[in-house]
Amino acid sequence: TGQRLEVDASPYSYAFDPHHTALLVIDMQRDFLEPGGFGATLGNDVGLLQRVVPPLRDTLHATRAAGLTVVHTREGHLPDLSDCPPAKRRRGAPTLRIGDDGPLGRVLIRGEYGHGIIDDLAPLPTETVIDKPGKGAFYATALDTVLREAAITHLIVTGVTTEVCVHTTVREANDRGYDCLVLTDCVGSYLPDLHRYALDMISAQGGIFGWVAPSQNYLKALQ
Ligand code: C5J
Repeated sequence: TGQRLEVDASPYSYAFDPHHTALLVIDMQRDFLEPGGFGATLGNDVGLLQRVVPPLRDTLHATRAAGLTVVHTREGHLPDLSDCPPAKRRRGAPTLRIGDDGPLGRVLIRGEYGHGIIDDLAPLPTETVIDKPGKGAFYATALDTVLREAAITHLIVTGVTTEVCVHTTVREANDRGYDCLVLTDCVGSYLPDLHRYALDMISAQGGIFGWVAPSQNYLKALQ
């Protein structure tokens, strides 16, 4: 029995069946949101991402209450760095490189404190957590299989950062046939201009990668 909910979105209304829709929470890890982590080593003001947390927390709670599937992702690497391309580790002039010891533990390494999801958005034991070595959540992960086995066709996309891991993942999802709605206040970037352009790129050309809407519009549809 199909259910059809509609979100007031751009470039036009986003329709979804909650039984075939998952909330995707991308990389809400200490390494990106707290001082001393990976994001900070690249010279970013991590405070800019904090504004995402309150609306995303409300969205996560409402989504759980409505019974939708929730999937979290974490960017990071194995302790021996065997899944980290040397090019990724060499890139730029960070104060600490991936795998180096920092204030939050080894930078962007699975199992370290900094690699963990922030307490406010901690996954429930029943929720899937996808560990990914790349920016896209589909590359070298079981995400597509997990979603297909759960008969998920629609993704509500949240997390950080808008123009990097969120964008790469939306593009990957779009090519695999998923309909993505990105919640504008539940994604964030260290670079506000790129955040805005990244959202425009998704909904331009009739929704070439998907839809965008503020979380309020999605929450209204869930009620
Ligand atoms: C970045 C991410 N920005 N999660 N990772 O390096 O967007």
